Formats: sequence, C-alpha cells, structure tokens
Amino acid sequence: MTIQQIDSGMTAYQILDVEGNLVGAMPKLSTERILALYRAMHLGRALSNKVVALQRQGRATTFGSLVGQEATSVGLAAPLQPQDWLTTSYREIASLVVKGVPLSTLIYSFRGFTAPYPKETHCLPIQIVIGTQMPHAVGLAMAAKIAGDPVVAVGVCGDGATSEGDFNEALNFAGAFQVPVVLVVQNNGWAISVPRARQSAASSFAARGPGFGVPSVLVDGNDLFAVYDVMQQAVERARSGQGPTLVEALTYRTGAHTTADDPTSYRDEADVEAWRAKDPVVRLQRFLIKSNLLTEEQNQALIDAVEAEINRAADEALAQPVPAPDAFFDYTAANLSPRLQAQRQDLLHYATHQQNGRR
Ligand SMILES: Cc1ncc(C[n+]2csc(CCOP(=O)(O)OP(=O)(O)O)c2C)c(N)n1
Ligand SMILES: [Mg+2]
Repeated sequence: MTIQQIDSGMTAYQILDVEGNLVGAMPKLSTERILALYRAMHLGRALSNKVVALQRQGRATTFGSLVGQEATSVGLAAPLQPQDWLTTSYREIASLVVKGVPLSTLIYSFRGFTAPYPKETHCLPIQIVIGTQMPHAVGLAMAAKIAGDPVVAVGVCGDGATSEGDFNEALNFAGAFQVPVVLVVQNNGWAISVPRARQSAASSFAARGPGFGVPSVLVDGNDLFAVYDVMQQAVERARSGQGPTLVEALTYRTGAHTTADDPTSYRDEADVEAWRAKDPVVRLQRFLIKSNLLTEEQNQALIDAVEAEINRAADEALAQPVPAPDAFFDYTAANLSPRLQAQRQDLLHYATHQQNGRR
C-alpha cells in the first residue's frame, strides 16, 4: 500500500466570470431582487468606508474593512429566512445589513458599544474572538432541531479561524449530530499577516469537510450569483433535514486587516492588484449593464443614494451619547463581584487620568 496525498482537485464554482459574463446557470432571482442585492453590496462597501473614515477622525474604534468581500457577505445572507440564525465575525457587516440590522446600530457599535440588534433579525453580535461563533451557530441549529423548528443557522468565519479548535469542534458536532447548519469559511487569503498557505496544508478549506462527514463546496466568493446559489442549496438541505454543509468562499481582503494594520509591510502589491481586477461589485455591475438591467446613469444614482443613506445613518449614530468607558461592566453581570468592582474603579481612575492628561 502507498500513502498518497488526497487532493480533492476542487475548482471554485462560478456563474459569473470576471468580465460579468454568465458561465453557469443563473439562480432563480427576479431582476428586482438582483438589483436589491447589488445595492446591498454597495451599502456594505460604503458602510465599511464610512467607518474607516470615522476611525481616522477619532470617532470610531479599530475596524476591519470588508472591501473586496461584498459578494460573499451579501450572498451568504440573502437566501436566509427571517427565523434563520446568523453568527458572524467582525468582517461580515453586509451580511448583518441584509438580515435587517439597522445601519446606525452597526455604526454605533464601532463607537465602542454593541447595542442589541433587533431580536427579529436573529443575528448574534459580531464576534471578535476568532472562531467562537461557529459552535454558537451549531448550538442554535441543534436547539432548533430538538424543538422541531424549521430553522437553519449559518456561521461564518475566516481562513485563520479554521486553525482554531472551535472551528473543528463545530464541524465535528455538526456532522455527528446532523445539525441543520451551514458553516462558511470566508477565505480572504490572510489572517492579519499570516498567508493562506501557512494556515493549512489542505488543498482547500472545503476539502476538510469530508473528514468530518460533512459535504462541502468551494465557491468563487467574488461571484454573487455563485455564492447565492450554493448558500440557497445548502440552507434548503439543512432545512429539509439533510444535514450540515461546509462552504468555502474564495475571496480576497484587498484592504488592510484593520485600521491598525499596514499590509504593505508583508504582502506584494502586485497580488493585491490582481485581485482588485476580480472586484465583486464591478463584476456584477458589468453583468447588469451588459444585460440592460441597469444604465450608467441609474448606477450613479444608486451609488449617490447609498452614500446619502450611509451619511444619514452615521449622523444618527453620532447623535447618540458616547458610551461611558466603564459602561460594559453593566452588561457583563447582574451583580459585579468585588474583583470586577475593583477593576471598574481602576478603569475609571485610568480613564479620568487620561482625560486630564490630554487637556
Ligand atoms: C482567539 C483569538 N486569537 C487571536 C485573535 C487576534 N486576531 C484578531 S483577527 C485575527 C486574524 C483572523 O483571521 P481570519 O480568521 O482569516 O479572519 P479575517 O480577519 O481575515 O476576516 C487574529 C489572530 C483573536 N481576536 N481571537
Ligand atoms: Mg482571513
């Protein structure tokens, strides 16, 4: 017997090529819906750019842009029904917008306090602790299965998160208990400065599914139609009792990891340019214009309207009171232990000291 490298040889599923030509079967979507999803991609991009600008003005916290990843972010949430759960990292703010979380709530959350999202959105707050949201999604889906509710949960994480125990435990449980969950890896090529190749020797992250008994798909993450199609099928599989799916969306983080990062120190600009040429928003725009579903003028009007909507939401978020530095203690426990009370006093002392120092 010889031990061979098993390479699934997967190629990413695509419906729309880089030029915006159809190379596969379109998912069933009305023109109205396609235009709404295209607008959601622009909203995600404009929202992301706005929070970066606010951070630069000292009016928002550290923030990780989603630019370049709009097709995955929108496409993964679009097939979900209102009762379906969504658990994300910090990178998928457009998914939350599609699910109904208000723009101003999201912008305010980058002022330092994540106000609760409306219950009916069925979204957990963004998760910064890498990979933790994946077992949360599995747990939510498992609860729905036990209750007999036709509810699906989608958990989304990055390529870096696949090296965490949480990711593997989520997959294992999902497979063993045939949980109605879709686990999505948004592979954007980087985990801060760690490249994809250093994350795993597996030929793809999707290839890891079968080892857990979980069917998987590799999809072009810059192709809205392909992401939508794959997610639609995976969600319906889960809803009809056919079990979990692992989806890897192949995309790229064209910007910095966060506002606290400078990627020019660890990656080649030529690689970034090559990915910019595959821009997901431009790709869908090309399709819409070629198909006479959108004119250049309508496109510009849409971009202007999105910009105005984001500015209104930002004004609303900025008009809310800035959270007190110790406000988060109010939400961690009903009764603070003596140790937490002491920590709160320390923090207030430090914050007052800082403010006085600045004057
Ligand atoms: C458990 C944990 N370890 C480390 C970090 C620090 N950290 C923040 S983002 C990040 C990289 C995550 O990369 P990836 O999963 O690919 O997501 P991306 O930022 O690319 O969307 C790390 C290591 C963290 N937040 N949580
Ligand atoms: Mg990543």
